[in-house]
Amino acid sequence: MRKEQILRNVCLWAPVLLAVSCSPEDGSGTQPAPQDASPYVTRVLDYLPAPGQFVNTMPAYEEGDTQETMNRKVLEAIGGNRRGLISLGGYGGYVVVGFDHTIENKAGQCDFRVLGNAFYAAANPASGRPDGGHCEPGIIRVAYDRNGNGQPDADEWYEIAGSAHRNPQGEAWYALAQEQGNVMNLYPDYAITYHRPASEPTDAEAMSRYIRWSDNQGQTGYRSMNAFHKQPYFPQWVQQDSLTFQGTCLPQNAVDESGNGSYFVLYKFAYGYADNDTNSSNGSAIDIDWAVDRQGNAVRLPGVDFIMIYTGVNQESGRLGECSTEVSGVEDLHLLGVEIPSNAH
Ligand SMILES: [Ca+2]
Ligand SMILES: [Ca+2]
Ligand SMILES: [Ca+2]
Repeated sequence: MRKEQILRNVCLWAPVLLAVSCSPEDGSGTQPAPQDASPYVTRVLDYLPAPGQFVNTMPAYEEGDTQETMNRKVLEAIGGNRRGLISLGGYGGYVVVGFDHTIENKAGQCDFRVLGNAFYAAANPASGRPDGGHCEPGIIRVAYDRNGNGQPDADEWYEIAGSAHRNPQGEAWYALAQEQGNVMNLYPDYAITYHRPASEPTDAEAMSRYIRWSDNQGQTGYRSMNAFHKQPYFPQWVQQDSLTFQGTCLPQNAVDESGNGSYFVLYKFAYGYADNDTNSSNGSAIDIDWAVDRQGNAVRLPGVDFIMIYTGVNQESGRLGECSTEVSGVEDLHLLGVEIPSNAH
């Protein structure tokens, strides 16, 4: 079952046809949302975090939990306007949510936002440094239920191309991060595999070499366990011994402003990601017109029925641990009467 799920993730892009993606979906737009439609998440279709310090606690895993019960716990946390918090863990971990109506794509307007827990450090930007604090960008994919079967089919997914998708060098903090030696590439076809640890660590050495990972760029490393979170980091309801995630991988945005490893700031990407800007900021709003196909061509969707969010950066930063996107909900801006122009970020 788990293998099918991962294959499904890997296959999200595969069957996208240029002929479909370059034309308006049906020319007729969407049906108006019903009067009693909810502006918030009403379904959780899938949840698979990559290993991380809040995995198995946000939401809490209990003995006997299955994929189905974990999905339900995620819905209980982030469905409606409850604004609980779930963690997607390290790079690649994801959640797929749905709605009771199609979120309309209004021309020139942002259409929804994904809520997270990003915040700015008090010293930024007062110090003259770029906006930043605890910004852990999640990449967003959207699906319009073109065939009306109530499911996001593989050929219905498109990725929201945020600022770094378009121009990584344009991020305000690019030079600072480069100077520190961060991995600054944007990998459009990244894949990473995490291996289940043989046992839970019992000393500091084992904690630092906790969960081994390798990627398709020839890099390997370990997800370490930190002193603050000592529960298992590998999702406990998963039976497999390894988990592979695939997608776009963003440049590393964490910079050690102390110079001695004691104070990392995770800088904000300009726009187009989840858990990257404060929930009330225009910079957290998303225009469905930013969706692109696998070749990077813009697509015109009348709206979206499903949203997938996955952690977009592979990095660890001292005491902060791994960069892990958190999600606390999704808002349909139109149903809430919030108008944010597409270029307002
Ligand atoms: Ca729009
Ligand atoms: Ca469908
Ligand atoms: Ca976060």
